[in-house]
Amino acid sequence: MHTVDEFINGFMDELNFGRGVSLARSSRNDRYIALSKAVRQNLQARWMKTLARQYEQQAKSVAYLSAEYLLGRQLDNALLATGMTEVVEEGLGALGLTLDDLRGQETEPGLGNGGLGRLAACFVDSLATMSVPCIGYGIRYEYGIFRQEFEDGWQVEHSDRWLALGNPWEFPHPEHAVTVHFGGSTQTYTDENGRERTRWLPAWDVQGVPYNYMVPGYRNGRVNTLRLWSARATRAFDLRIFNAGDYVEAVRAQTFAENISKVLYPEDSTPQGKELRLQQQYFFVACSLRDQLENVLPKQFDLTKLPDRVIFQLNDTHPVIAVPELMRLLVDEKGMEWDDAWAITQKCFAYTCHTLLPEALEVWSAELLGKLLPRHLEIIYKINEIFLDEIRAAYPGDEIKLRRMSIITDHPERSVRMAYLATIAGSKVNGVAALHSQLLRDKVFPEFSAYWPDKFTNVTNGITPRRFLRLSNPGLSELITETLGDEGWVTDLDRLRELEPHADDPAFRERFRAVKAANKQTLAQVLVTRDSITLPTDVMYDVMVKRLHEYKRQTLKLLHIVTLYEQIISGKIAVEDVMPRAFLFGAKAAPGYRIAKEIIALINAVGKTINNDPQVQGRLTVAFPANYNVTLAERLIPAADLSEQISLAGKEASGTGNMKFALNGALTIGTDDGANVEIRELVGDDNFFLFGMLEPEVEATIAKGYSPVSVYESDPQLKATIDLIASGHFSDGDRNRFEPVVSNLLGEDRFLTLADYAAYLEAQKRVEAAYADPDDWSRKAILNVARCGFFSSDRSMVDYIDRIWHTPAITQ
Ligand code: F58
Repeated sequence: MHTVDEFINGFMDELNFGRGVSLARSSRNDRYIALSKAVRQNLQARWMKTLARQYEQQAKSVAYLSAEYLLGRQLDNALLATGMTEVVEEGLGALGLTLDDLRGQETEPGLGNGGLGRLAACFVDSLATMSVPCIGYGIRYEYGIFRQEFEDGWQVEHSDRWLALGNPWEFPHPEHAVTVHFGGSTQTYTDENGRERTRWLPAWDVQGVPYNYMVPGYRNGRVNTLRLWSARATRAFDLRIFNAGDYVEAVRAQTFAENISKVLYPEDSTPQGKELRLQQQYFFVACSLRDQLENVLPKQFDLTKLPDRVIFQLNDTHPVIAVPELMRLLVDEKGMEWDDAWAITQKCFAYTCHTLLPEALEVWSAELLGKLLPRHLEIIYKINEIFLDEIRAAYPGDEIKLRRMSIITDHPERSVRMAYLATIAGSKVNGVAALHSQLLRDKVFPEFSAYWPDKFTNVTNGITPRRFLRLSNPGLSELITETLGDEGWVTDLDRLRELEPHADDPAFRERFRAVKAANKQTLAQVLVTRDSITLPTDVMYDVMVKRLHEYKRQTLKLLHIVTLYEQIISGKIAVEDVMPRAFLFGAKAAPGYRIAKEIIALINAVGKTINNDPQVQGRLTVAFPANYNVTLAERLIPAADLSEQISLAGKEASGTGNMKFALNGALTIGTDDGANVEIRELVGDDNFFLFGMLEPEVEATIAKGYSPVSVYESDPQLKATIDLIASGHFSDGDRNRFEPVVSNLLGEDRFLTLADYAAYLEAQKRVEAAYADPDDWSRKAILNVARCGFFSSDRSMVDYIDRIWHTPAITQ
């Protein structure tokens, strides 16, 4: 399907025979689906060929186990991968249609909460582009991350019916459904060889139906697979009960089973929702392991060779129940000896940790685990017992060490520390940025890293340059291609270094600025239609987009905005002296995270007041479009001048938004945290606005006994700013409205917002001074682009392959 005519024929076939409509009678959805199916046809032959090559070459593959994939829209990515965009534009044009219109019909699959899920999507993109065999395993949530709306500034969550109008990108295979068991008890017995064995007698089961998605490599003829599991009842419904008229009871089992893949767990702070979430985790992991052993590997495969053929990468602790599941399969079902099975298991897993917050380290109550997965709990106990014997031998008499390293803890209740299980089972454990990996070794797993120094490693996160530069920023991409002479940078991002000399070229800077200006226009248009938000386009765009979390400190950004406003209305500065800026926010709060929702409401209230106050004369604008997602990120990031990465040092594991902004020519104002550290090292101190306490200072400040109220009392501007919020100025005089946020800041301030406030204001002054010189600002921005090639997820994949996976690319 390389010519315009071929495309038109393919499209019309899909419309007429796939959808059963004529062009004249078709809906936009019909046309979108026909288009997607015409495009996907071009990928299918490559997909089959990739699978065949992989099989022939008996290649080792990565089985990426992740509860989340935040994919973003598929159509544009498929067009880019196949190089079909122009043919399609022309073909649609000949039919009186536009690609722009049809791409707007796609609802993005929001099967993730934030960074962790988006990272998984970037990684599978890179592996496909690098011809490395990978199968991504996850859950096909019927409802993805909630759709956020604001009512009176307050976040309201709506279910995300992303599948409602049909999904042309998935291939369901109900005939390959696998059965997953739950509950019941275990039983020991003696087998025919006189060996003591255990069998699991489960109480109930569900089926997992695989839905395959194509993961196209960029113009390399490869397509990898993403296999998402959907839960279905083993028996549809009870006809006898149905006929007797009890319709609810008749479908109870069905409803119960299908709930397992019903909805993405939207909690991004502490694990809750408990039982269903554990069901989800075991469900997808059990399906995936069975799929590998029974469908992907050849029949009669010698399982002692399993580590030569697959590495299961655990994307955080969510899939860690795969460890006892593999042991169960090898020992109970395949009859292997424990030690042999354990040796295989230890080589087949590796674990990535994505957090430093102790409350985010997953722990399962032994009672719940034992009820849902009794055999797995026994296996975990046995793994722990053998491991603790080893530790006892290594550190005789050190009871404290044993307690510290045990997978099982008894406080506050008997429970299983999944991160410890992953660490013990995994061949490698990695953090997601240099600082994070160091802190993991020193603070989270100190005993383990002393015992196994070589097990711990770092792989700094990355982002795919296909989606986050080539697709999302066509203007800058064109400028880069023209300047470098070819498009090779799209798969070799280090080549952006070649831009460096152009940073000093006034004509190049001018063009670079023109791209940014055009991107602002585009964003402004998107926000008018999407949200009825009007933005000035000739001002600095200062952007903070990420999940709402106290440690990320959206309140610090807010205090800066309120400070500027307070200085205007109190007459401390003349409004003409205020640098015009638009502040853009995007953030979802976990539905049960009360204070985060209060902060969202406060941002909206401040925005409403400032945007409508004539004293401001339009110099400051606050915009908070609802429902920040990948699609919106693709518009916001290319338009940004300033990237806000202001978490408390030592709390943000890496961040990946920070990389996307820098790669798109925004300058960062940021703390010494996560991957900011590496961004600053690469782009240079002069091209990064660093502020705030360093991680050791944070520790020291807390150890000394931090008192936010004394900071407030000793800083008159901070006091005036907070008092303005407390006065009810942003809440029609209602002083109680934002009292929770104010008292949280003054009374607790767990993430030291007030302690970093003065330094942040000072850094913002440096930003203003730099922005006042457009030529120099452009130079800095260009250097950011030129020096961020390191943050390609292709490089992250090279590091995973070298340090952890050892999975070469396939050939031919
Ligand atoms: C994020 N974690 C980190 N977790 O916060 C961020 O620094 C890092 O860049 C990113 O991972 C990728 O490594 C994150 O997004 C979640 O969303 C979990 C979802 C499930 C519940 C617990 C949080």
